[in-house]
Amino acid sequence: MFTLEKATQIFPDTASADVVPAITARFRLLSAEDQLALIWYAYLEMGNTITVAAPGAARMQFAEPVLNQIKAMSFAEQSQVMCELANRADTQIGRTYACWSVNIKLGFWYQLGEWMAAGFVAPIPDGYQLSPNASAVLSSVKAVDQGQQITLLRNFVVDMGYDPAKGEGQRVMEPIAAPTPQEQRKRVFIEGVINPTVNSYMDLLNANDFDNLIELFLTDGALQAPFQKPIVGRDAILRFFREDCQNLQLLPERGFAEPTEGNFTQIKVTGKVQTPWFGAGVGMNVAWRFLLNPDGKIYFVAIDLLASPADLLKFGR
Ligand code: EQ3
Repeated sequence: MFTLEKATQIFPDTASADVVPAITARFRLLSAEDQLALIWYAYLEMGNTITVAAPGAARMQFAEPVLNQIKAMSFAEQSQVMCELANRADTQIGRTYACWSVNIKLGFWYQLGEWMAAGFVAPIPDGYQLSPNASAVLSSVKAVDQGQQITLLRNFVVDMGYDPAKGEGQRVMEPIAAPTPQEQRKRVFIEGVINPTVNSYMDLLNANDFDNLIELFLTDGALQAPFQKPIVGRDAILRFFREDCQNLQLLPERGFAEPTEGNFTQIKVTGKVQTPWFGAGVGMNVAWRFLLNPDGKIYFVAIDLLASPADLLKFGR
């Protein structure tokens, strides 16, 4: 029978974008100043080709008090707060930040970036020289595709702040939007796969219908997001959907299904995912690897960020 460990290994030939964790690890070794300057340069560079969407007001209400506190500070104090966040120093702001969901953290930096450009927040000093290591990391960021670049930016920002509970503490998340009304929902078509569970998974996630989506999973089912450990059990997966998966656009293209041990079915689907931050501007190339039990319930699904567009067409086991 399948164990979770074994399930994670289905379709072992799927090539994930290992450059992402590799670059993230190199980034973490840089000084706080270098980290902030590098993100600023990468952000400016990407701004030439893609635009970040302004976060909605509902999302920003949680970050607003801290943002206003920072706006009222001197430039020296503002720089110190930003460096402390990058250094993961134990400060009040660092602790507040660590409790925010990913989207609130991104919204916070988005606002600071706007204020930096407008002159309300301390800029990266004119002529700041990146260290040789930071320059090398920046070159690596520039060399990967856009879907991987935005994943890197997200990684850089998510780990900042000070989290005494190491992710287990009270989370502050944005309000949950109502699911898309039935008549406005679109249905995906996946070439090569006709499977009600997989199709419903895509359609329900696209509709932000998390309460029905979670019903597709077994009680001890698991979901593995790119470069993360599996999230196990319905409660934890539902929490993740609500916190981190609102307004995603899943665009599966094609897939392959086959029976496997114990009358389970394994299905691999490839396609694109868009985030509300970049809309249709950036599509990330991903694979979904599903393992369904004989009743068609999800025992395991992994989402991998693919190494290259060519991997969208690879279905060998
Ligand atoms: C201000 C500035 C520029 C300078 C300062 O010095 C330092 C910083 C940090 C600055 C600001 C930086 C900013 C504003 C960065 C913003 C980055 C953003 C908005 C990044 C967004 C990235 C979003 C990503 C990568 C989303 C990926 C989602 C995926 C792959 C979803 C996959 C999923 C699927 C498909 C499922 O089926 C299940 C759920 C799951 C989520 C796993």
